[in-house]
Amino acid sequence: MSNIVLHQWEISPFCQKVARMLRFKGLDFETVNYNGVLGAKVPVLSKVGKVPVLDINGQRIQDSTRIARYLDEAYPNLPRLYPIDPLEKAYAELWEDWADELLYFYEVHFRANDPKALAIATKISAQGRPAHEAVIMKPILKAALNMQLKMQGTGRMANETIEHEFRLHLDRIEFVVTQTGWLVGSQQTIADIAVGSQLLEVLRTSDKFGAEILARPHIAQWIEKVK
Ligand SMILES: N[C@@H](CCC(=O)N[C@@H](CS)C(=O)NCC(=O)O)C(=O)O
Repeated sequence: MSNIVLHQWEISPFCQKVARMLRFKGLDFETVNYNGVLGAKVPVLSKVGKVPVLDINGQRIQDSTRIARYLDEAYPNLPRLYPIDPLEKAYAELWEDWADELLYFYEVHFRANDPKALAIATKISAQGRPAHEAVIMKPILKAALNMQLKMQGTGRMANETIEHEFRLHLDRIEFVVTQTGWLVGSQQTIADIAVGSQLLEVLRTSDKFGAEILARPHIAQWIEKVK
């Protein structure tokens, strides 16, 4: 087994963010999936009880941002996730936090409210469960996602407002990547990986907003590079 193991939930944008970071650094790794019933084992991995969790160099690190910081510290000679320039680094960190803590909830909203996306998420959540349990998973998952959105705040907004705000964010990203092809500075950073991982998940789950993402030509070119 590789000395780098990513414990992941396959459709988690945070787990995909970590997989992209490892590929960006050129590090070989293996994955262990916790889809469906195996999700019950996730709380055992760390106190926080969420994935991604990375086993690396004899350590276990939870949280995609902590993993990103660790990778730059442990492998300073491999391509850097965070720019050296302090201002660029601050911008990259702001983009990363915005993607993880806000953009993510737009993706959750689309996943909960787009029938196709919900069907795919249900199928993955129900892996390994008996058929009769799988049937009742969809409304349970939808209710859980909507509760999460309500607690966070996005779920208290009207659907049209959420969609309008998401389009404004896409316009901002389009404007920024038009400048250098990247979100910060003139090369790929954690900002592109964090924002791209959330948008790639929207692309996978929502036909409607996937098309809107790709209709912005600079985002379309940029996301292909982040993939
Ligand atoms: N801030 C964390 C977020 C991780 C996260 O929310 N992971 C979700 C999967 S998308 C999870 O493990 N959820 C399980 C749970 O909340 O019980 C990170 O960046 O790693």
